[in-house]
Amino acid sequence: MNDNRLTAAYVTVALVALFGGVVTGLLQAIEHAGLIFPPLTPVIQSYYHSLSLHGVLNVLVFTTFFICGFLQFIMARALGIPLASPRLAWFTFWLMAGGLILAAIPLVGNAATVLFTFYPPMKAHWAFYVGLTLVVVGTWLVTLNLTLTYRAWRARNPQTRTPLAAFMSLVTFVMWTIASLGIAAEMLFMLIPWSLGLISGTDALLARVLFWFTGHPIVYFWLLPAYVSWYTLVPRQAGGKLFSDPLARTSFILFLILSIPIGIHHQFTDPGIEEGWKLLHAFLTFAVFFPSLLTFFNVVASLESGARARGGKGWVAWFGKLPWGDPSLAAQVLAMLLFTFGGVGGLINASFNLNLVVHNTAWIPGHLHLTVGTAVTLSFMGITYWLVPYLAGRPLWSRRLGLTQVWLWFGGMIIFSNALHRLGLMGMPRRTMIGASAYLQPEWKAALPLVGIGGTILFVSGMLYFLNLVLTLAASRGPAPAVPEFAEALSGPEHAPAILDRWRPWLALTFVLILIAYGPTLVRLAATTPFNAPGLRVW
Ligand code: HAS
Ligand code: CU
Repeated sequence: MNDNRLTAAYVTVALVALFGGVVTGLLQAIEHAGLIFPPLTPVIQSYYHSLSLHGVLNVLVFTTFFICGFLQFIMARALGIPLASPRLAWFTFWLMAGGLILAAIPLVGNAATVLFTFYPPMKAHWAFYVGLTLVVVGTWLVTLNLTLTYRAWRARNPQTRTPLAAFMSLVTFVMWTIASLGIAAEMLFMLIPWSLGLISGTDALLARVLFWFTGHPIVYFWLLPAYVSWYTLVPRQAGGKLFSDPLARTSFILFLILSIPIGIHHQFTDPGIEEGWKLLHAFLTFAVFFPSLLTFFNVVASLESGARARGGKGWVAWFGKLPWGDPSLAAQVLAMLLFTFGGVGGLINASFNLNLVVHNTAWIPGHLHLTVGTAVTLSFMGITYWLVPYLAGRPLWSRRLGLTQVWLWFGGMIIFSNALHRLGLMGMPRRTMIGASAYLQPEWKAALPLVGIGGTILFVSGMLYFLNLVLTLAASRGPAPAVPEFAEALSGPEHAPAILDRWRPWLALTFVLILIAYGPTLVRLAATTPFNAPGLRVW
């Protein structure tokens, strides 16, 4: 019960952030469509202020708070015991909420208009950096609590295989905790002392390397909770079984090992990093493609088992027999479909030479809206279609409205992200108030309105989503729905080799790969960096 309140608290913060993210998203999109950046109100002072709010609220706040709420909930259910320390859990929540408020004050007040990547030498108010750091420290405490819970369970169940959902939740947080060391170092040794005036200069390159050490794996910190749902809940929601439990575990272990040592694929065009290391990160990025391919295979086979159990026939026609009337399932299957294209685009980004064509163009926001903006966000929306009614103790206000919302997101995103991808190939830069640029190309003009139209559809979808949830809380009457049960597996945990349930070998491999991929570059930069760049306020 206590755990439910905790999850409700996290999900509430997450959804408030998402609301702000969706509203600012509309402003970004209609600017691209040629409308003058609208309400230059005291609240949102410029295109870049809006873009900073949009990025931070969506990909840092919404994701992190949702994941902390969702996976703590899943962990306790999967193990069948409450969290080891409810007091630690609540302390962590308030620490994160406090950090969020601290960061939000300069962000909203236009003193941290540095976008979600906060690259120096752009310099934000110190409270922005300190606040975000507290949020990250909070996530470490979540890892601690999950670990304690796992050990309490393990002490009572020495021989049993870790339940799949619990295993996956723990892998997600352990991976993230190692990954976040980069951003922690950037904050503690560079940005915080610099913004407080304790050191006078900074260095763009070292900061970026530390940022992407975390900034790449953070995308799997967002994705893996969606995978937890796709593997352990969706097969059951589809009326079937998980195809293979051992394959699912293998995929998560590969994510643990391969998520981190690939961050330099965001820096192929940065000077000051030797080409050989860039190439290694490119190769390892192709390797991390593989666990997603395993996921593709396993999840589609699981969906197929559900559809066939419901009378589905044929090679492809079974797809129509999925329970499409369930907004939770529809959201997640549509999220998967678009993720296929986001994933393929990821391969293009990762290809050392093709990256030169797409880097810093509108292609990249096209890619990230298919991945974090759909695979993750639409899946999380699908999860809330059962989670919020369950926590609120009443049914979803309208399934039909939910379905409308889900399909609008799918359709709106196809228009929106397709236009951005095409604009990127035409050389249109990203992160630019394009309507005000002096170099607006005539050929861009044909696709730019589509960004506005797609973005507006996404906004409408977002508002219908919030309307449905608010009405669920305010006006819905009836019995609460049950939480979906965890799916059984066609090939269950007993088929998994015991080594898949061990931690030490995989953690050792993780650290070794990180040392190889990052060690030389980080040591060289830390030893030679002069820390002499002054801070800039460019907004
Ligand atoms: Fe990415 C840039 C490479 C995945 C997010 N990425 C970004 C940025 C973000 C982001 C936010 O190598 C911009 C950061 C910034 O602001 O600068 N990305 C990849 C690769 C993958 C990938 C190789 N990205 C993600 C995910 C994200 C995300 C996941 C968020 C959640 N990305 C890059 C690179 C850059 C980059 C470069 C830097 C570019 C630059 O120059 O700046 C892979 O992990 C993708 C693997 C995915 C798949 C798809 C599997 C499909 C599944 C669904 C199956 C089920 C179906 C059901 C279809 C292989 C699992 C349907 C049923 C049927 C019957 C079919
Ligand atoms: Cu990346």
